[in-house]
Amino acid sequence: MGNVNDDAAQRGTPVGRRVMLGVIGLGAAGVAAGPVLSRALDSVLSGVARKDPTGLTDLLPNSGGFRYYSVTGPVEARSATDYRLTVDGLVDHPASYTLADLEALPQTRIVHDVQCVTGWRVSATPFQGVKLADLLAAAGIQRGAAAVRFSCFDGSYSESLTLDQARRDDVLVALRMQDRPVTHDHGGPVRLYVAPMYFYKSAKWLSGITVTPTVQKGYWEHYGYDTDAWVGRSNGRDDAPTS
Ligand SMILES: Nc1nc2c(c(=O)[nH]1)N[C@H]1C(S)=C(S)[C@@H](COP(=O)(O)O)O[C@H]1N2
Ligand SMILES: [Mo]
Repeated sequence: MGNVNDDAAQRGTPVGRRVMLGVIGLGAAGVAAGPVLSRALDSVLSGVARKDPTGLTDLLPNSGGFRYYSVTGPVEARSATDYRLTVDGLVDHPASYTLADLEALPQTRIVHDVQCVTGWRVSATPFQGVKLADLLAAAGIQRGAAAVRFSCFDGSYSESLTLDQARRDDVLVALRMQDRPVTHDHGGPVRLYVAPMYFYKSAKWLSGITVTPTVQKGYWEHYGYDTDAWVGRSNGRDDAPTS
């Protein structure tokens, strides 16, 4: 580990592994202290990041401003042939989609600003894929369903939406990002894209969609982030609207 700092400093990377571990620790405090802490957390993160660039949320090479996030560290890649997306829970027709199955469905392309809750924004990013609404309609939602839970093949991350949010036209099961297949680092082969919300809602390495009776908190929401994560209207933030 001795040279990690030096190497990272030479590459000019912004945020590091130890910083993220620290943030997870601080995030736990956020549960008790509430949303106001998110801002404090952000300034701590950016302050520490400047001093301690070790590499986990490294700027991706040629990323165009995106930062790499994974709460679990390295994630084993899924190829086009071994990838599956399951749809289950309160549905009439549970399903398991291959990548080819998803590619064969009608595709929607959205160009929208990406906004992370830690402040960075990437303007006008194209995402393309299947409307989550279409997969839910095909599954047949049962009585008593009110929400959707997403699971990820990193084994740890999770997210959720209300059914109303999940049925919006700007919520995609994305196969393409920046007009190319979603790369592994960006959560490929398939990630969620929830255009109107902070980017933590856009679960990477998507592997499961479960229709549930109530909203279950996602990974970061256990650390105090909002479940209804509308950009500019949540998490104590006042970011300019995305478009
Ligand atoms: N599975 C998984 N999905 C995730 C995350 C993660 O750590 N694991 N991080 C979230 C956060 S906080 C952000 S900002 C975006 C980052 O996406 P990117 O790595 O493509 O920039 O992914 C979101 N989805
Ligand atoms: Mo984020």
